[in-house]
Amino acid sequence: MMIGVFLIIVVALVGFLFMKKGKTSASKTSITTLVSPTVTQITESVEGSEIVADDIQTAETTVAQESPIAIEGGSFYFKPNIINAKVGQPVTIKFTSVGGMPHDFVIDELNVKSERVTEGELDIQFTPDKVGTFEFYCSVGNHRKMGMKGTLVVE
Ligand SMILES: [Cu+2]
Repeated sequence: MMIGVFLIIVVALVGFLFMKKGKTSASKTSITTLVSPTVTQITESVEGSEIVADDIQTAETTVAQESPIAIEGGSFYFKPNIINAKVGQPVTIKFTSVGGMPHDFVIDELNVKSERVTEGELDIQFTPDKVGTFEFYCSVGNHRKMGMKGTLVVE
């Protein structure tokens, strides 16, 4: 569109100059000087939009590198019991089980179900595909009823 508009302006100016000055060699020289700055202007505006696109890509890369969320699970709690995530962005939970009992980490609505771990650490990775407030809990025995649960807020 922009290039089309510039070309129309250039053609109009060239036509105007021809009419005014006639078909002399002097008028050809002035046409050349008139066209050159217009072409430079178009090139500059194209380079400008490429820079904007690069900036957007950099921003997305930065947001995707979120640090892992450390959660401790014991009898019968998760600490912290409120965590946050962003929709469409991978989440890594570094889950540490303490106290000698097996525990796991489950979110029904997001199809998250980890293996059970008795003592030690487990990385749980998932990507929330919807916004909302979801309960995470331990599915071992009656741990959930005893209070081993928490809330994930996805924005
Ligand atoms: Cu448990």
